[in-house]
Amino acid sequence: MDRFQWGVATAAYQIEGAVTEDGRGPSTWDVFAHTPGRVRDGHTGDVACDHYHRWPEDVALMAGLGVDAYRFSVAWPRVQPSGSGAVNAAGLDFYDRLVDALLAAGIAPAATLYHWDLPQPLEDAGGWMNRDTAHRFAEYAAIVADRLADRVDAWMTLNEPVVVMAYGYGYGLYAPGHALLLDALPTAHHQLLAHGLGAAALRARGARRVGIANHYSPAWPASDDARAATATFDLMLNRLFTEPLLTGAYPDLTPLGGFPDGVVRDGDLPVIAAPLDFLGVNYYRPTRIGPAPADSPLPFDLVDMPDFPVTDLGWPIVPDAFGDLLRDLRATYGDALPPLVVTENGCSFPDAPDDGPRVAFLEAHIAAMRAAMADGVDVRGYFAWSLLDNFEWSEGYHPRFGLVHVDYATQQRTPKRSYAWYRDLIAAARA
Ligand code: IFM
Repeated sequence: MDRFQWGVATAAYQIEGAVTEDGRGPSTWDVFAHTPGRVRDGHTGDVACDHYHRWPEDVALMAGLGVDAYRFSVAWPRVQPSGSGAVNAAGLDFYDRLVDALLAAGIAPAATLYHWDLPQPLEDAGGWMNRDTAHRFAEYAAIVADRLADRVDAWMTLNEPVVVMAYGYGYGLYAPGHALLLDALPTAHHQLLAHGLGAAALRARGARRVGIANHYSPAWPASDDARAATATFDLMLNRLFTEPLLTGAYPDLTPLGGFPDGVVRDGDLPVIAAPLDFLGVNYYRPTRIGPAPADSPLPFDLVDMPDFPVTDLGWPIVPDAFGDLLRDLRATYGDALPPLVVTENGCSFPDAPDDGPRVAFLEAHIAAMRAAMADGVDVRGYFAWSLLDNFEWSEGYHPRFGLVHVDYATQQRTPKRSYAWYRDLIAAARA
């Protein structure tokens, strides 16, 4: 890659729909969303943005934006419906066509292999609590790479494994909906192992650039007596999924209870720490932390941040925290830090084509990124989340993160003001 890439990002379950079409199997999110009470207003990804049928129109929208790259995810249950064994040719064909159309439009494909839609049969066998899922992931990575590695520009093995651990297995807010609290910790190691084994499978098949998309949130103490709790939150959210990748060792996980015996085996860490071509950074907001209340099962408390403007989801808007995060990664990991790619950044605001607040959000965050780059942080790309309004997990279709408005009744796409603004920014950056 010889120039900075401007892009947009999406994920399969959030946009594709067609969940029972052409041989796709059920994922944990299908089951979760169809369980009453799990997703706001009973929304599901059954239809989503109907991207599975409307992808040519969506590629045309990206071409109109002038993006260099498109980050999408491959749905594991579309490619390998039961999570192991038989391959669904029709599923692979879909991504093959998409990749070719992107290349024809001059857009570099950036594929994420796992953005939370685990095949349900793997969850039935223990999901990410089961070490075997890491090996199944490597098998799936090899299948996708055999078909697409000749044309995909960049690969991300996993998206935000911390969210899968914390929301999926810890709090039960996301699929598969387990509330194991700190007992969910083995899912961290099994996902990191999946990353390492998957990355090796990709490289063995000629993948050009391999990385991972991690979620980061700078942790701020709410008070002096919250420093230990803040360090524990930072350990869970930011360090747990970065240090093994970049240093080949876990930080001291005692405040989180540590891994049960036998979870981390000899030889795992070198697999996890194989060099990355880039580290993906997903940034949305900082988090303020208070000491854990007396009866809390968790060693920290999340505290409101009323002193900042907020997005539609109540997330504080703090662009400086984004710049500081990029600088802190560089300061903390030094030469062990590979080039960074901002694999997600964006915001939800109410349904309006004239989305001035989104323009202001993106403008301020891109300025913060550029300031960090001017300070020497090596950032190679920026992907706005998201191209389209889409299924925002347990919030259903209520939050709208898109540069393009989607009318879910008609599937009509309408570019918002932020779309034109981003198009102009990209054009200006190239001039
Ligand atoms: O929509 C999600 C995405 O799937 C993962 N990162 C955060 C986004 C906004 O919540």
